[in-house]
Amino acid sequence: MMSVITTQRQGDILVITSNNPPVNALGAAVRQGLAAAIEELNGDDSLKAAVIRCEGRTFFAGADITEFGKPMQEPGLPTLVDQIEASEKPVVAAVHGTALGGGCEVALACHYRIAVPSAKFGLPEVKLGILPGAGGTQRLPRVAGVKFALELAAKGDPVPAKVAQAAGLVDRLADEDSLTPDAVAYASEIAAARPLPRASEKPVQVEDGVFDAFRKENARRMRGFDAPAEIIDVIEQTVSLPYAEGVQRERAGFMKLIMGTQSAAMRHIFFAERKAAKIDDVPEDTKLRDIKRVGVIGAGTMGGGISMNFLSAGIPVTIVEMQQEALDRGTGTIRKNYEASAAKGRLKPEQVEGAMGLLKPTLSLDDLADCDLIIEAVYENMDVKKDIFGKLDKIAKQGAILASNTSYLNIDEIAASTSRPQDVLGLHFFSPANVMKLLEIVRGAKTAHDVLATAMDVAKRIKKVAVVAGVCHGFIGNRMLMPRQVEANKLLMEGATPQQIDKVHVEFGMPMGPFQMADLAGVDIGWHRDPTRIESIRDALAAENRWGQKTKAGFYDYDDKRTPSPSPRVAEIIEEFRKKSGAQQHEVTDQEIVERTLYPMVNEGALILEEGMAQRASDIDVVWIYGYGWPVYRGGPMFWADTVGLKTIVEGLEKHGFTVAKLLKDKAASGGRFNG
Ligand code: T1G
Repeated sequence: MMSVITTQRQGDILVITSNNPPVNALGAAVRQGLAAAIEELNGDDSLKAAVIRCEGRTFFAGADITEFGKPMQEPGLPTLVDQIEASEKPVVAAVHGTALGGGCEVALACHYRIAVPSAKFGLPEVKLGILPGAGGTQRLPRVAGVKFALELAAKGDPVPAKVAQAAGLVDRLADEDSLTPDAVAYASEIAAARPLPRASEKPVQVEDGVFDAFRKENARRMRGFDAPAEIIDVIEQTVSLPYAEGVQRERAGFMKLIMGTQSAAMRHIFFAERKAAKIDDVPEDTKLRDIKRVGVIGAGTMGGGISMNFLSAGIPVTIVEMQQEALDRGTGTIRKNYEASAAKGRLKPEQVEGAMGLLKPTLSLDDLADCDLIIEAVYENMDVKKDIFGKLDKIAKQGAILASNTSYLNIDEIAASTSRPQDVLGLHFFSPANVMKLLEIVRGAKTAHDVLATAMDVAKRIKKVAVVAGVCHGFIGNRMLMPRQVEANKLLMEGATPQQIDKVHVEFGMPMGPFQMADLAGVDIGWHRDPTRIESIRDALAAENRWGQKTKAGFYDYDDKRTPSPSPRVAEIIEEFRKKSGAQQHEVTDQEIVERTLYPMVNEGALILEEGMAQRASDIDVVWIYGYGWPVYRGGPMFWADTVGLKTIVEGLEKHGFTVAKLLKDKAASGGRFNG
């Protein structure tokens, strides 16, 4: 196998090249090769400087995450970066693509950094529940200042080269198509410059209160996560120490985090998200259908949000409504959303016009005849959907993919209303569709392989995280939501309050609890709209126009800022129902709420796997992380169940009278886990 690190002399400059696809991860062979190359540089008097560069799409994208948990092969990354910095001759990092994590730390250990304008620099370790463990917490504050270092390391988002240059992380920009020659020329220019600029030796200015200010400003987004807090502590505690001492504290922090459950969970999701893109029985080289124009039927909240995903990806959309007024309202909302993003500086005005210029509103289904993918996003009623798909069958061109955005209806039944069931599938977006990253691709019994493969590719183009689901009521996510809702309502009848149940979920790490979610989505969703027919607490609320946030009253009362407060009226309604039902009242504990609302979700996940409605347990985890905000540091319901212990889950379910899924019971009995 060709060595992943090669060296080549250009005059008195040593060009060190890494060729380790797909992302030049800093695996053992790369580290060993780089160490040998630095020795070559310092062992040959005819060499005056070196350039470190990468082949392929990117500079080093970090440590090789697949090596975590395995015996580390020398040299470790911390040793390597110190060796690079200690070189007696200057080393220039030539960066393109994304210098991330260990990649950014290798660049920091180099004496100079040159990058193309499209390059990005980042320390995303925090998104894996760890911290930059190869000197990043020590060198970055010294090179680019404490504030910049906190932003990069504790939030984990990359910055473009120009921003990095302004902060002092990049010394020079190269032309996009001449990075290597520019880097070699730069190396020649600085070859004799002394003293060598070593990041770890630079003094650093510390602004009073900068750490507490950062903690306060980011408290909400860091809630529940261990790594950001540790990163801030490490930088605060070491910023005035000599490098040799500071890097020991960094190491201790790294070891503490990487041994923790949170990091295991977040690394699990990193790989699970990518695994979800693989459809086991669909060959990776399946020829894709060409999707150049998309049709969306329905310009309501979902249809508008769905359209935005494609418009933002530069894909033209024909959007259809039945009435002009609804069509105008829908396209107006799309424009309003884009303009709101522009007002926040997230979009340029010309991008708004660009996106809107790709939108073609119409009142006629016939205008969908030239679309390659048509997504129906109308009222959640099977007859309505069958009627539309029957019409589409006559209008759509041969080979067009016909998708329904239904959130739980039977895709096979919808497909049967066409003569082309092989071209039909579900594309279930999550509201707000232009924001939520999850897309459930619901495969019908007859959905063709190339339709599935094309849908997965479209998901990537519109930056969605896609998971393939089978045809069952609620697919994966909503199907697991149901037992949670049922139990939450039962707990209300037995003595719990909405705020107690929601509090348990929020403390668990969910963005909101079941009743806060009902108020946000609308208590009236799925209501039969007959105020005289009151068979449940939700019926009683809906009948009194307590439809949630939109009517400033639902399970909670809301002020003008939509701040929720417990509602005496709701307490009365619950009390009336408790009396009517004769339900046995008792002191409901927080632990009982966890066992009765979260364990049944795991049980339903096991049934979903048993029935083949999900390809793998990690897919279910991905659904809940990206569709419902399950805390990523708990790895998703199935990963979390593994950490609780499946035996404990089974005992809890049996204690509360649930029938335990066979797969769950067998795994618990054999000491197995859902995720390997
Ligand atoms: N290690 C191993 N494999 C990796 C990898 C990594 N760091 N990054 C990506 N891959 C694999 C990925 O699993 C996929 O594999 C393929 O590469 C393409 O990735 C000491 C300890 C670089 C922005 O967190 O953010 O350094 O599915 O589909 O969309 O301080 O990958 O094809 O088999 O994501 O173009 C820090 C993680 C590590 C960066 C490219 N670094 N990677 O995105 O492709 S910890 C990261 C990414 C660290 C040091 C610490 C993205 C990308 P497969 P992809 P992409």
